[in-house]
Amino acid sequence: TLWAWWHASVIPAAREAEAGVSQVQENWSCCPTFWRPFQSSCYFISTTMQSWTESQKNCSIMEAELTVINTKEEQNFIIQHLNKDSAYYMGLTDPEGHRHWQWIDQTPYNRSATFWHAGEPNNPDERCVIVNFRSSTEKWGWNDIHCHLPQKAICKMMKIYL
Ligand SMILES: [Ca+2]
Repeated sequence: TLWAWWHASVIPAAREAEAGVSQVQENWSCCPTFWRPFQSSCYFISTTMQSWTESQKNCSIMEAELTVINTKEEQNFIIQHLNKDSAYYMGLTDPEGHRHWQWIDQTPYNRSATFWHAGEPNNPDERCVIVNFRSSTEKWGWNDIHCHLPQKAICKMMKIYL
């Protein structure tokens, strides 16, 4: 049943609050099995190689979306769970190639909370964004790439509060 699916990874929010990583007031919150909790959201690292559109479709089947990254803390949490040899789609695109970046949940694009690699974004034909690790700089960051390229992906959904 749906309940069993949700119940499997119930995380007591009170324990997170003790650790200083969450400000939620509710007593209990949960993420689906295999999803990782951070603040008020759950994240799923999809290792299926797909285009940006297919990746977003895959997230939406799970009632999620490609991840939005709002803060440095969120970026730091996410990269802990990624493989340095892979690239992962996120929910940021430039649909018209005019460098008008749009988050999939309509969050306003805030330049001061972006984590582009040095020299990126670099090409108006590259309209979808991945996060990956660059060995040349030893840094995690964002890069605009061609949307049809098959890559892994990060899905995000709101936690459920009981
Ligand atoms: Ca690029």
